[in-house]
Amino acid sequence: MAKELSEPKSRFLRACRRLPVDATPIWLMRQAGRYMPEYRALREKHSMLDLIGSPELAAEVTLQPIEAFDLDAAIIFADILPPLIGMGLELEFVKGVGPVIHNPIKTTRDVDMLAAPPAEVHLSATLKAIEMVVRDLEPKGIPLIGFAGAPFTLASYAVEGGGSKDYARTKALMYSEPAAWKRLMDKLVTVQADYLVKQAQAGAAVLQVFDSWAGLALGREAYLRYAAPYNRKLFAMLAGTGVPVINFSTGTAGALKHLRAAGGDVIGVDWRVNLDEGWATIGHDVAVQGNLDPVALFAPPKEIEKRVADILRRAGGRPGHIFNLGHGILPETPVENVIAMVQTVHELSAR
Ligand code: 1CP
Repeated sequence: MAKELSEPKSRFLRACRRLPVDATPIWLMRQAGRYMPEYRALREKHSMLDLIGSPELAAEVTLQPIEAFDLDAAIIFADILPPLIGMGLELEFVKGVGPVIHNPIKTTRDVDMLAAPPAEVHLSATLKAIEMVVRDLEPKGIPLIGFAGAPFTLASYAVEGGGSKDYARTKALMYSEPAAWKRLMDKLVTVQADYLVKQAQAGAAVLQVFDSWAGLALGREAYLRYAAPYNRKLFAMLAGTGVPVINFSTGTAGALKHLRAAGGDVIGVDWRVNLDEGWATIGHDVAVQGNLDPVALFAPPKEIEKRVADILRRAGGRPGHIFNLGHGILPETPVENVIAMVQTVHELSAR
């Protein structure tokens, strides 16, 4: 019994703990989404926030890629931004634009007005969806990933009012009002830690923290000063859950050692890094996840196979590699290429 607890059967959970596997596990960031016809059909009838706000629909979307592909993990269908709603920000997903926040943070007073409610108040639909999906996946032996945004990436949406190219407002606040920046980031740590812990309690077997924009927005020194300390706090608060945590970011090739120092059992490596070099820098005593360029999925199957083989070669058969894309799958990706990639990963890595 004790052995079973410490040695999971699932390839994905084993890889998170750097245990030997029969084949390299694979899942895809944004695996439920617009490239799937089943997803587009549901989205025609329901808004993004309606899908997330309905446990039944969110569970259905989560399972779509599991039914369509031979994936080794599911990720709960949600988004990093809804926790901002409970904090007092008006979030809308606008067709053709993306996420918009109608009342972005402009002043230090706005920072202090933000609420920090516990997850069950505004995010209970996602917690319920996790319970439903876990019931469905348990007999299949497929673990479910819960997730949330990292404080910097969430702050960037809260301050810019949506996506950004230069993060000018966010960085202006950070540089000119360091005390308010600290209060904002501490509040985000509180909200995200609570949400992630409750996802684990609801049955998520692994947690992924998305710091999608920190590396693109910040140089290394700014990252170390304004983002990393809060990630460190967040990861420390997740340690008690006992579930593995994946620390994902992009544009952080120059800060891999610092990412590792901030925490996480698995470090996500984006597609800009050579996996072997990245892993050597991070340290082979930590698992890694990645890192096929999502655009490679637009190439012919032969080319995809070559690139998959190259990544597996760079991973060197070492325990602790989870195959994934180096960032989210793109909406126009051909489904047949996803099928081919998943099959190739399992076949070429079978031991
Ligand atoms: O119209 C649609 O259907 C909206 C497309 C979409 C989807 C499918 C959005 C809007 N969010 C999602 C789901 C989502 N978002 C998941 C689902 C689980 C999965 O299958 O992986 C996850 C994990 C996210 C996380 C997320 N949302 C991130 C971090 C991941 C990353 O790619 O770096 C970010 C930055 C967001 C914000 C967001 N939500 C949606 C969009 C288009 C964006 C990005 C906007 C921007 O570029 O700023």
